[in-house]
Amino acid sequence: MAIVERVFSGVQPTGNLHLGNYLGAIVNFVKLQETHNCIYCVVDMHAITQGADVWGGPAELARNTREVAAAFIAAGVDPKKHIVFNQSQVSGHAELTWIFNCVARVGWLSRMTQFKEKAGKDRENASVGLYDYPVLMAADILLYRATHVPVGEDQKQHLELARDIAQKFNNDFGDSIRGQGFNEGLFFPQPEPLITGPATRVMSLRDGTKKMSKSDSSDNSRINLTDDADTIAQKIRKAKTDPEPLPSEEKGLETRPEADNLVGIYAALSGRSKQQVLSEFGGGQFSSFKNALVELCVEKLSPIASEMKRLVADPGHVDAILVDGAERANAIAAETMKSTKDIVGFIRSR
Ligand code: AQP
Repeated sequence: MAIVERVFSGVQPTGNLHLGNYLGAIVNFVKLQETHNCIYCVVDMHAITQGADVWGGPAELARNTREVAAAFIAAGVDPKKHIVFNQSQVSGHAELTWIFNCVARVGWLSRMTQFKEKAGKDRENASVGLYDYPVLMAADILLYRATHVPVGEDQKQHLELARDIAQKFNNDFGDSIRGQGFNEGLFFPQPEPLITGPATRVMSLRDGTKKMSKSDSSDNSRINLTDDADTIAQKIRKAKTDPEPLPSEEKGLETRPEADNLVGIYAALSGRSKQQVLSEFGGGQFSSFKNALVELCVEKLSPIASEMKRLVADPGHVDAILVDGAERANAIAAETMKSTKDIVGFIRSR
């Protein structure tokens, strides 16, 4: 079984899907369909790693799962040509996580900054699942032996961990891997993060030093993919800025996080570089730039919001897409699990 190029990525169904998720990840999901076989997953098992106060309980989880699938499709992911499914329908994610739990080292996980941020001061009370989140993420990717993973910048460290796990598994089981007929002891690929574009880390509209995030208590900190035109306009007009006019050169954004963020959003949505945006708006006041940004955001996001609305109004249709995707994902996953079990030495039915 040779390694073929394959894209995998996931988004958690934890509600409030926002512009950062869209520009950091989903836009690239759409582009990569032209060149790769792609698997896009609603990672519902990751969503329950924090308390039900965060993920909202069973009804909310199901609703959010359908909403993320709807966002993928509304943004342009084709679930027939590629695969869209929810993680918990493919048991291989949990099975491979256990094997990887025995490969990953506690020291590696203890360095993960996302765990430290999310667990906060009350670390003793965090779930084991939250601590183990990056191992499940490595299993998500490597279950499909995926080679490329489009993500936002915040996921870079987790991708490095997935690479370390793949390498250690290949080393630890090298002889067995060769014995099973895989070349040079290489079974799992080293997945490459694809962190591209001018908005790989979209910041909060209220504080340019904080990531735009689903869990921010202020709804004004983010543009949700389901926001209507008026709400988008209101949030952008209220977005924090500074008193200076926009600079004409990119260097002038270096110490101005809020300005840098808004210019980055404009650049990403218009398919231009930040410098091109500054060549047009540099020297002008924020108010006129914000008007142009409102217009652009509404033009790009409104069709997505209305298509999402249409899709989630028909949960049976979305569920059928997820079931079909899960069957096709499972066919790939089952092959990886068979070989992995043989490599590890687990007896299985033939
Ligand atoms: N602000 C962001 N800018 C660019 N990319 C982002 N992503 C998330 N926030 C930004 C990318 O979106 C994808 C899906 O993210 P996720 O749902 O798996 O989890 P997350 O990174 O924890 O997202 P949030 O919105 O920030 O949630 P909370 O508030 O729970 O922390 C990933 O590719 C991520 O990089």
